[in-house]
Amino acid sequence: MKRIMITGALGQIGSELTGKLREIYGAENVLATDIRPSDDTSGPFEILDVTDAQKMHDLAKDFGADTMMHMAALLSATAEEKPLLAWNLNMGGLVNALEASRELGMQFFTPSSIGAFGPSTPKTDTPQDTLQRPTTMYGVNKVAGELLCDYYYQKFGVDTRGVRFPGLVSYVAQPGGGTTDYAVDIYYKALEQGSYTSYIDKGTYMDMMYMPDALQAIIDLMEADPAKLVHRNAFNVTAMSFEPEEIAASIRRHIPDFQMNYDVDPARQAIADSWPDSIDASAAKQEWGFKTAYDLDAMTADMLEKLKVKLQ
Ligand code: AKB
Repeated sequence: MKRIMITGALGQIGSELTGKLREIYGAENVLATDIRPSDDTSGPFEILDVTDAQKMHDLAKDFGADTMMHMAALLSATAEEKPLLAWNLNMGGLVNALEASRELGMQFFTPSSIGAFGPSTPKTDTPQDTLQRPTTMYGVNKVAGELLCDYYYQKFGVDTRGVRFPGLVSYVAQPGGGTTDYAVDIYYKALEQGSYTSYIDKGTYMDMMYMPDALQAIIDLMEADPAKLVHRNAFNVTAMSFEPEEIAASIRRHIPDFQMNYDVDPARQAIADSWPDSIDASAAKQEWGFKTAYDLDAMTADMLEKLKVKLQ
């Protein structure tokens, strides 16, 4: 049985990942940690600032963790507003989590992102191995992080694994500080107000994935036979690519008079413009059987159904 420690457990991915891992591996085997206190009593929880290397090491050791899932990070838009904080938190947290994994012999997972690509990367069907010269602090962190994870595997034999997530959509926790967040906000506003004002311009394609598929991808990659992994880290994964008009059209199939307006935020639009329109996930499919269950319309139907209950 695994003993898993999660950082950033109250974040967008962490808050659902914790529950899913507790279902599979047993609540007592999953230690959730975050910088904020939690009111979730479903299993062990500890306060952790990921820049505190000693505390991270001690918590993992005392828990007897054999797996580290490092999710704590600032997202792209916030990182652009606070670049130095992003460097210190995103890189400092990552190197601390890798060091704890090296010292304690833990398997390791951390997400990279489509943000690891930049304007000179091929824009459509972006290959697994390609040019990566991102122009955002978040992207710089992600590329450096991908390389650092490869380094810890090659140099120290740490079993590091990871994916490049696209925008993740979920009805449980709100993302906060990302560029792709509009694709979550839009469902809330569609139900609450019947309209949405998008800060991302029409015609801007970005990859996206529904949270259940993202969680399954993490579990499948962590369980994958290491002999089959050529890449190990930073696998391109995606379920769909759409632009704002397409998600609006998908919502109109359920809410026919849904109105879409635009008030483009130049900062987040510039980030979106520097990212691919669509990425190629064939390496993940070949090496560990990556698959998804939700396309745009299936995601929209589920989001609206679940959010209707949540917002009541
Ligand atoms: C963001 O928008 O910053 C994230 C991401 C794609 O990494 N959702």
